[in-house]
Amino acid sequence: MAKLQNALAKNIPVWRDEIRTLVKKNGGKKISDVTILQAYGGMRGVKGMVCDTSEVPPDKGLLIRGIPVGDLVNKTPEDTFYLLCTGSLPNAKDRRALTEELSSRARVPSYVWKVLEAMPRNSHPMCMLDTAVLVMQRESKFAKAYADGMNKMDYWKPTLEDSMDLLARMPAIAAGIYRMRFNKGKRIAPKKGLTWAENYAHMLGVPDKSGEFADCMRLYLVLHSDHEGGNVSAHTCHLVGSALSDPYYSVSAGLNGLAGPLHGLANQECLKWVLELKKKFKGVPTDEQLTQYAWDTLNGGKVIPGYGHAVLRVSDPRYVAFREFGMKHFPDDPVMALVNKIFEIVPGVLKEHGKAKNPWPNVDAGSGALLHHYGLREFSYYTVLFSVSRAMGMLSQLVINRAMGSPIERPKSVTTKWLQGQVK
Ligand code: CMX
Repeated sequence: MAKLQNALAKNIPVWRDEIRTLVKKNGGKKISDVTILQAYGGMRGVKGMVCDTSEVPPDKGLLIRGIPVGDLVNKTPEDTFYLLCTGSLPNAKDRRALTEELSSRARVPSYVWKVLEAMPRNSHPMCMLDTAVLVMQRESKFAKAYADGMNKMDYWKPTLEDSMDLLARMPAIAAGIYRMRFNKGKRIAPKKGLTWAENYAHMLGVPDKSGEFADCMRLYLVLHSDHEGGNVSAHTCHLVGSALSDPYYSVSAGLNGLAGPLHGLANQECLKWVLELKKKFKGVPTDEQLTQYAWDTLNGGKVIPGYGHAVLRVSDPRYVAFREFGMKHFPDDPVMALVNKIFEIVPGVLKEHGKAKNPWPNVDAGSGALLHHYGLREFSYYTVLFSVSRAMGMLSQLVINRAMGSPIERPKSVTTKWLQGQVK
């Protein structure tokens, strides 16, 4: 921890100074206008918040601290978290220190398992994960330090402590949920000497002689880590955190948003759509069959999961990275073949349909094919994997926001009557 904390302690005064100067000199400059359509339309495109961990240019896709996510496909989650927090990749020593720090904090308190075991057997895995995170709130070092009285300038320190504790426990909790919820047998203890991602793969217990599944998990956890500040999970976490609710409250809230089918649950929905397609046509359909299947979905008033995006206007580079991984390791897999075929047909259908502003695949369009290939086929679990990764983005954003003294978020709402009055 000392390494990461020291790197942050060095950067924070510089960042604070940059922001202070920017606001002092240019605080009155306008960066966005808001139309009535945007006010009713989920504030799409309204620039009204700051996130420095990552950005999503519509024509490029995710950049983590300025680095295209496609250039990070060989990195580990430890590299990614360090990069998100500090703005630089760690050296080998700092990366190792972070792995060790995380494993030293990884023990899950026994009451968490008791709470999870008491939940109804058919609880959604995401509800189980949210509950586990929330029930640990009593351990928050931020909440304790705040209650004891703490200088504002130090808020980020116990926030980082909580973030490390929570991040360290996420893989064991998530793997425990998998084994409990899907009757996979006893929980598997973490192994000494493994990285954060390797340990998660190990504790899930998916057979993996070659280590390829663990590598897939490493990639999965890197790719889903962050996606700037305005998406539902990041924004919810930020909003709740802006009231100085601690990281347990904030991340649990963010995960509740990730559990929605238009956001993180789309990966579960996407593989379901693909497998139903496979079943219906007993394999890979013809172009005509797939075109009709896509139209049937649209005409049924449903969305095609895995396609479209609120910000992106190109194929998601995270989709591209998953596809490359799949094509490298199992080019003949039938689900992979379907994912490729869908990519050939669906953008054309969506363009002709004319509604979606982005007809291209997002992160959820391909990830399920990889998990399915390695035998992780309980797709209601997929958003939990997404959550373990996204915790890195939410937590790094919380730490930075606490360090920058971000105020409580409180945009102004207006009434329809007020808007009608404005246009008279
Ligand atoms: N299939 C069918 N219709 C779609 C569509 C899709 N994949 N994507 C967008 N549309 C529709 C919208 O529902 C909307 O219709 P209405 O005008 O009837 O409301 C219209 O096209 C315009 O939407 P948009 O401006 O292009 O997209 P939004 O910013 O409103 O929504 C998203 C973005 C991701 C919710 C939407 O594209 C969608 O529902 N995609 C499918 C679900 C999905 O894959 N979600 C995962 C996104 C990644 C993530 O957050 O994890």
